[in-house]
Amino acid sequence: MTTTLGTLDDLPADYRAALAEQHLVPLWPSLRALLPPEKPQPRTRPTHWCYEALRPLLLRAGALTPIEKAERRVLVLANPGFGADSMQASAAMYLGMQLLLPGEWAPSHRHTPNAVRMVVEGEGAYTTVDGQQCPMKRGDLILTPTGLWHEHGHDGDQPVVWLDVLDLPLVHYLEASYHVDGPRQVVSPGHGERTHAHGGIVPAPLFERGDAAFPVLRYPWEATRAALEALAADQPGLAAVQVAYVNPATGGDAQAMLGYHALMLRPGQRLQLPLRSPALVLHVIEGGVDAQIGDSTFSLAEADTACAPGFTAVRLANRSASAPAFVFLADETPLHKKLGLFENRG
Ligand code: GTQ
Repeated sequence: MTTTLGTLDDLPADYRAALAEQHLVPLWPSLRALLPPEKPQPRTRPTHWCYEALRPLLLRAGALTPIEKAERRVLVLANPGFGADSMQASAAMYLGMQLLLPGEWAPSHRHTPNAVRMVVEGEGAYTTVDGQQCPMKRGDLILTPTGLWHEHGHDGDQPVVWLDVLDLPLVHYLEASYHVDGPRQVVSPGHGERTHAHGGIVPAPLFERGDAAFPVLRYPWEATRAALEALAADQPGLAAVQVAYVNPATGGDAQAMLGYHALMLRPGQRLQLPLRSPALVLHVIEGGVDAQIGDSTFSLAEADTACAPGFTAVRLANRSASAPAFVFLADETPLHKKLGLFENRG
């Protein structure tokens, strides 16, 4: 049984002052908050960011703040559970909507946090990562892992917007977050996306497989969507038509901290996700999805983004009876597994 513990108010003022003087704090008034019964009490709140509402504000940032004054022109998707000015969507996940206008260039830098980009709209932009120029098209996933140089350019004629997902809150909390500026990268001809294009086949010259930590940096939406369609057609009874973004050389997660999946909801499909410890981010690539996250219900349109705390029931429903819906998922699973914190309560 969980007993009620003493509070700070139970303690005489002179005792509290003497503790403060010695940089000491009693545990018991905070013990239940630190170790709540049965499950965590997350600050992360179920939250919905509507693309239609944020898009004009992002475009206005384009008019108000030149790229030279922003470096990265981003509106952060701030989870209100961490305060109005929060720089995080969950304990470990940061989300930002980034705008690049035609002709603009976001200069090369590298940093300790890992990032991915999920392209939301526009064509003609590219991210150069570690010398590989990755074109950005709707639904493409581009990795910019820890320590790799990256810069963004745009040769098209319409605004380009993408969703940034970073493990920045965690890395910042660990006091390990910093960046280094660099010169414009020299683009190399190699492309992991081409050399690792076929599942089950990886380059192995003279019997040696490469040791690049991140052999693939761009996962084109065309290929991901085709894989989902094939899975759905192949296995009509499959409950969840879902693929993981993995490192093809290891079969492990594409990145060390956060995990990435794409989910297809068949026409009219309803799907309950398992109750798991990590927080989850959902971004609609195609279609319309009703999402019930805990006690909140959100009607997600194309390009909308939502966040679910860990240990929270998530129910999804494809609003269309005739077309599939496609959802990009980001979560904290690799981190929870590495730390031995992962739970799946079904
Ligand atoms: O594009 O490099 O949303 O460094 C936050 C930090 C994007 C980026 C963000 C970054 C970037």
